[in-house]
Amino acid sequence: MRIVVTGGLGFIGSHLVRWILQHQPQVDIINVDALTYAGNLENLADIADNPRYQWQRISITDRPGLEAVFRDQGPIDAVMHLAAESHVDRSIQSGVPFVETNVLGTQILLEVARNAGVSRFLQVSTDEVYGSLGGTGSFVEHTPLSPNSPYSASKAGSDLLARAAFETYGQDVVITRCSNNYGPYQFPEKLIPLFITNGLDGKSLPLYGDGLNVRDWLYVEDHVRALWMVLNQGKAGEVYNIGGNNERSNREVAQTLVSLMHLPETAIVPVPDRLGHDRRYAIDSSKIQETLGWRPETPWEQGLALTVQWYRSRRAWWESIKNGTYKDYYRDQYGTL
Ligand code: NAD
Ligand code: TDX
Repeated sequence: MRIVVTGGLGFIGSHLVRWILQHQPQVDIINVDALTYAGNLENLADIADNPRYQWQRISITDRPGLEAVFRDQGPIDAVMHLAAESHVDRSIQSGVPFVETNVLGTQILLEVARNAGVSRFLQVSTDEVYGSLGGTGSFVEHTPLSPNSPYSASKAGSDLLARAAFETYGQDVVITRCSNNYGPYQFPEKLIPLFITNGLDGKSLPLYGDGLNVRDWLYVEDHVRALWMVLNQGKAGEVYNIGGNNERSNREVAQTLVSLMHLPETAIVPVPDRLGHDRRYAIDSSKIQETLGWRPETPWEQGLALTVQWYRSRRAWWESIKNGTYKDYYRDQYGTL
């Protein structure tokens, strides 16, 4: 079986590629990744020479580039589509790259995959497309889409294009919507790795607003297992929610992290709130649990301790990102970025 994974040099994509190579010996992977600021060859340095793996530096907005991959490396059995602009705060600065990659790029990828006769297309999406919850309730698969940030609006757009491909052409598409992931190799602009790396550097932990916004946290490997299950057993045209059943306020996350890192509580510093900050996300994942038998397996305390330990031991990885030298090896090798 040959699959195209998009965004394999990012956080979740790199875990997915590594997990498939380890657990699915019959699968070869072509990783289509443009190596934006969020991609990092270091994330897959340990498997880069695996004969079952190759990386193609192509943007999903580059139709001829994609067509060449599907023609020259084919036949491709499935696409697992993770490539995206993924950070809400960046989308508040400018939504344009989000529309280009998440909306336009997804549409081009859907078309190229369909024309190449790919049997299944997995659209990896997010709980943020459902909008924000009050104090109670949780998102189910038929909760109306109500995205609030340019990021989540662009992801909702890509979900609707995937749905339209199924409805119009009968293209075999499945959509997953997952809650907040955490774990090793997460880019240190996101809450948990930002707070850990700031804490390890003796810097403050900037908590937005009153710190009472709630997210439902899932360890990244649990997400990856769910993606594989949905790719192989999910029903065409359907949506599967994935979540950790693990709601925490940002203040609680910050307090747990300062305690794990033996820092004073004064390290947590309130800062002005994010514009349009969604108050609460919570995912009801009964459908994937009941129909496919998936469960989150990594307890929060264990996953978070593992994550702090990973960032402690991989200082060179995140320091080179924070000081901007992380792409130097690539520049040296290829002369361009
Ligand atoms: P990330 O930002 O860490 O990685 C994104 C990857 O996509 C990078 O390697 C980047 O180089 C690549 N990329 C960006 N634009 C591209 C383009 N035009 N063409 C080809 N490659 C491109 O993202 P992540 O956190 O790993 O998220 C992966 C996917 O999962 C995204 O679709 C995101 O919306 C979704 N998701 C993320 C979370 C989360 O908590 N991180 C939760 C639910 C869903
Ligand atoms: O410095 C910070 N301080 C802070 O209080 C940062 C970066 C974040 N926050 C808050 C904002 C959110 O309430 O922490 C929470 C988590 O923030 P992010 O890590 O930016 O994640 P979020 O906005 O919830 O979106 C994430 O989950 C869903 C991913 O970035 C998305 O790609 C995914 O779709």
